[in-house]
Amino acid sequence: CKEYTFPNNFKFGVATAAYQVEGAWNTGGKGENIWDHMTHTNPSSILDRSNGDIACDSYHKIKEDVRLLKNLGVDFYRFSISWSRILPSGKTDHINPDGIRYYNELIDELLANDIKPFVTMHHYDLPQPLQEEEGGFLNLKLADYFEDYADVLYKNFGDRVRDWTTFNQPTLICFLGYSGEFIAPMITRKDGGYLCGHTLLIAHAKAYHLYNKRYRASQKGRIGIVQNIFWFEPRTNNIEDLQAAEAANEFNFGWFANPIFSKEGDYPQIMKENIEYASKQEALPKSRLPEFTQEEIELIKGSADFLGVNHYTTFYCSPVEDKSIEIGLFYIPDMNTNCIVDKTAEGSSSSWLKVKPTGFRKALNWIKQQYDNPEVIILENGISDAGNLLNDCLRVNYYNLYLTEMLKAIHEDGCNVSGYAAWSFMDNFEWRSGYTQKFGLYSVDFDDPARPRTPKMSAFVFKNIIRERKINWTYTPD
Ligand code: GCO
Repeated sequence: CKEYTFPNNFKFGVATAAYQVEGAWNTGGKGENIWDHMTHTNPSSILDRSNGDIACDSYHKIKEDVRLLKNLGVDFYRFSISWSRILPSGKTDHINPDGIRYYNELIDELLANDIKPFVTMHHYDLPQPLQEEEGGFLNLKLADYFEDYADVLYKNFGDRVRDWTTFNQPTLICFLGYSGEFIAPMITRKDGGYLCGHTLLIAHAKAYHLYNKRYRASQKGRIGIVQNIFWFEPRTNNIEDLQAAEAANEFNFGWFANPIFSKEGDYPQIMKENIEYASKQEALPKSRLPEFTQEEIELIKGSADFLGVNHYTTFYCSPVEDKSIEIGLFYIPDMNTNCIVDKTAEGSSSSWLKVKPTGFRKALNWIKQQYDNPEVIILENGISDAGNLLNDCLRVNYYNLYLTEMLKAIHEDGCNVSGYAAWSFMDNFEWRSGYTQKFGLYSVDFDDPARPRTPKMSAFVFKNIIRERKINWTYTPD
């Protein structure tokens, strides 16, 4: 088969998130966030009753981890900043000096090793006081608190950080956190996801325009947002399934991509229909219906310099009337759509992650067609295992198969993809799966207080791919 190489200026990275790797949950003045709170007050919400109190202890391992990143040969390191380590209350009444110190040290160590810091401002770990006292992202005031938080980040780190993303996977933050008991804060309200999404889009736009007004001229960076695209395919070629799949892509990805990246802005039509439906369910006064004013549409439209995309797998959709299928992970109640995994496909130890590489190319082409080929940076892609070497062989296959489809999308289809980060740098706290699902190129021994990192075979394979700038199935240890 044809051999593809990576474009000359294509950038490689690996990704993590603060709560999943840092630990030091209450060290140096850090405030409590909603994951600290949930895992401490409701340990049974986590499959192995674990938490991120220590995690990979990355807070204490800056030099060791940057050495590993340097050895991998990555161009950038995608990590997130813990809002509650910077602003313990979530508001700017107190800026925590140790939080500023920690991220300055990490950023400086990365730059000293020619690795670009690629920063996610918010990756699920909302300060608990903003949830408890303000109602979290259901409250539009969070958009102002987020803007203030972004200002602190630009001011303190923007002279060295050129690549920012505001939110990681807003669909999951809102749909799984406020419309379903999947992730913290585990609120279930029919209109919860929509109200949360409204706040996040306005918060994102405020942070973008703040940067334009006060920092872009001097700091010359760029601001994006990270959306996850589970690719949705029709289960059969009948029209109902085709419509269900397109509706699921619009609902899950278009919800946040349309207002920012489409020509017309605003929510996709299917979302507006569903917001109306959900609001009727809650009998919300019309004034609470999360719909944008024309001014807000203009504020949000175009408010990003690139589109961060996470991708893992493909689901197969039908209208929910088809009683022959059980309700899958992506049962979208307001849309009567049900999308399930292909249980016959090769998969990881996690129930939802099947190896379906062609879905990656299709997803990139859908984005190209929907949003006029925006610059896309892949900021998460990978597969989990239950911690055994056999699964790491699956990870080597997964990376080569998915990178091949991405290169086809670039070389054959003209998709504008400029970079790629593997999820994840190292095994870490996988949210409600705890430490039972391991996504890392490096394994971490969570039974050892030293949290030693050990490269898996896939780490060497990924390193070879970066070094030789082409697909590489061979494992050549250092
Ligand atoms: C997410 C996050 C990551 C996950 C990864 C594997 O999708 O929830 O971006 O934090 O760990 O995607 O599920």
